[in-house]
Amino acid sequence: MKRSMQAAGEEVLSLLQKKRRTFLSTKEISEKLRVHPYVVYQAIKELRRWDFEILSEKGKGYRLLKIPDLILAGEVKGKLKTKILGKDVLSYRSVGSTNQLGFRLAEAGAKEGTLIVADEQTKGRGRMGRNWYSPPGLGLWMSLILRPNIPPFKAPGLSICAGLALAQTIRKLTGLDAKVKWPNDCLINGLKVGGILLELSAELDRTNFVIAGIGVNVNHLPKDFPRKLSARATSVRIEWGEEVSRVKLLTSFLRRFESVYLDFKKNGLSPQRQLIKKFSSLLGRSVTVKFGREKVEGLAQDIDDDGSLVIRTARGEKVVRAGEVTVV
Ligand code: BTX
Repeated sequence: MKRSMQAAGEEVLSLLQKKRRTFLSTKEISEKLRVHPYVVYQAIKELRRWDFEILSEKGKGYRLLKIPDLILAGEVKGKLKTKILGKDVLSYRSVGSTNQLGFRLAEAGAKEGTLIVADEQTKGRGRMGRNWYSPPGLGLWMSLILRPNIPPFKAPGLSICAGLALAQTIRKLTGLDAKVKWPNDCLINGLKVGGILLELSAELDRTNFVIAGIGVNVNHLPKDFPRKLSARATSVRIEWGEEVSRVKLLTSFLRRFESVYLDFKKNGLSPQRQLIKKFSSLLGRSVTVKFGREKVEGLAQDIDDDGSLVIRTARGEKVVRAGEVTVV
């Protein structure tokens, strides 16, 4: 279903949730919400399409029996404690890519902080045309529309901020030693639990908007990964041993990321630098970084104020702005 839930659906759901023990008639619902009975009928139909189990009995009305495990806009909004991020939430059952949708919405003028979240992505994107495996019911697949007033060359710092916020959130919720692998991965015990994909609309000296795509493997069991990923990927549940509420992880992440993001917009990366270094999985290790046809080998020494990786090579220091890192 490539539609986010309509407002009437959310409102009817909220009423049914409050009165789960009894039936609510169409008349009662339409009076309470001040909408035409037909709107109620359509809303119930929509909720059923989203896999809500709703009992209907003639003369009595509707009763909510079962709520599916979805990330619903209303629930997210109700639990959010942010000023900007997630003030507008669009929640989908299945989309191609939340980043692609976010890009279109941003071009059409969607507000800074708009969150697009999907239960499943059928064409989840990684960097450089790679795929991001995003099955239903198990992960957080989301994009944020950001409109920072920064030159485009500063934007990669945002990827590091998002990675840092994600690692901090996982650490806080579970106590696991989550790390950031420069520039865009989140790791637990050396395995990839999440990834960040930044996509920009920019001119030479000015950023129009940034789509920050964040993917987190939350409740996957080992059998839920395709074989080619199983040696390198993990989920919060696999590492922690318990199921995790996706909505809780999402709202905690947004709160954390907002604070890092607002600081970044005002002061750049430097105030976060100590934390970034503390959470880095690379510093102090021997690495190979590939970017395009170039390859740099040496010791990962620092992450500078622009978010670049500083490498000590046999021929001196080299500053790398982007690339693919392997620990050797
Ligand atoms: P990346 O290019 O660093 O990682 C992609 C690579 O990671 C793949 O080639 C594959 O080897 C591996 N991989 C694919 N899926 C997974 C997974 N679920 N867990 C672990 N490893 C995997 C990282 O790109 C950036 C990913 C961003 C994903 C988000 S989800 C919401 C948003 N929408 C969208 O289309 N992408 C972003």
